[in-house]
Amino acid sequence: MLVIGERINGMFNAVRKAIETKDKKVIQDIAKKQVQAGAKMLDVNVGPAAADDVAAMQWLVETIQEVVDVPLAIDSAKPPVIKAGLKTCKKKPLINSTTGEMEKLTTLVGLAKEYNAGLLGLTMDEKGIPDSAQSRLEIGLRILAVAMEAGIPTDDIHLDPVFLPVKFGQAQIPIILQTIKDLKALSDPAPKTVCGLSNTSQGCLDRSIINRTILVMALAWGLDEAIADPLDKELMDAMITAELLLNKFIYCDSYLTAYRKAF
Ligand code: THG
Repeated sequence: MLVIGERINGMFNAVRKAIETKDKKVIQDIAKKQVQAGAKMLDVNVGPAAADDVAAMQWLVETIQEVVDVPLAIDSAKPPVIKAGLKTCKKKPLINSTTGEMEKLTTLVGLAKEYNAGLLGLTMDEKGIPDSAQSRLEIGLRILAVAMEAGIPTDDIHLDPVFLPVKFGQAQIPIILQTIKDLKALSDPAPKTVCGLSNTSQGCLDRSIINRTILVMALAWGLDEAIADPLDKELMDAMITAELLLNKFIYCDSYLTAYRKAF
């Protein structure tokens, strides 16, 4: 599974401060560590508090690209901030994210075409996050249809069923798992499925075990990619083991070591 490192996000205090003081080293250390730990893409989010968020996104992308060469997921609710990130990316970026709101969807599909970027769509719209799998699926289908109609290849479309904290939306978790499976059946070839994994444990005491368990469950339901913390070694071990048990690669006694060497 593709792990998209979640840690360059202004939601974290150290990152927010580094953006404010233009401290490259802090950002570059987090970038390098995540890639060394197995992240094949890095999520980049300036956070809710950034003063000039367009300039902050540009600075973050430049700073990260000085030390790692994985592609970046440009994470913002604001299209101008996303555009600033896309402009600065050297590798093919992932737009994170559009929703099913038509105006936003049209704008971001346009940006995906203009910059040859992947498009991540959240299964929510102007009415918010639906509470049924069926309504999430309908929004997923809308995003897929509009993107495909514009000529974006299915392989570049990533759909996110929107993981909610178990603390506030416990009854939603089985519905979200069902949505992953349904999204994979929307087209052939199927769109990719992706999620913000750590959302699930926000506000909880035992975050790591919740993240690990939901990751294994989601993998079994068809999740292809996760925005997650690659520095959580137990999470990464659970991921590798779940992929082994789902018959995604051949067993050997040292499969954890072998996996890390091979990928
Ligand atoms: N889907 C998509 N993109 C996303 C999300 C998603 N991007 C943002 C987020 N959700 C995924 N990234 C994170 C990053 C950090 C945390 C959760 C999700 C997190 N942060 C600590 C907290 O809230 O407790 C911050 C506090 C701290 O430790 O300093 O848990 O769903 N497409």
